[in-house]
Amino acid sequence: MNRMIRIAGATTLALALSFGWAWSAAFAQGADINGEVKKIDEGAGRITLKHGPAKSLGMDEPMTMVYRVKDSALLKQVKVGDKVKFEAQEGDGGYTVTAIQKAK
Ligand SMILES: [Cu+2]
Repeated sequence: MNRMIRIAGATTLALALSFGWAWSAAFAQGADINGEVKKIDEGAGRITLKHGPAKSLGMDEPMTMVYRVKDSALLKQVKVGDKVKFEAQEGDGGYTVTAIQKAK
């Protein structure tokens, strides 16, 4: 009987740990750079963002720069002047926004 309780306890702990891991992994991949939309060029699939330090991109200083977007649908989720949170990846010849959302 004691043994069954111990196994149940271990299973619960394992579940709790894997939930915590999944949560932090999802959070780490989420849009977490604070920025503001300065310009959107739908035709060229580009967006100009003013943003704070972005350690994930190796940018320690706030700056304004032009990004490509992974999917032009991302450009429809925001408009000029919006405060946003976004994520980007470095690629050939520039940075590409992979996720963007209006900041709450
Ligand atoms: Cu930048």
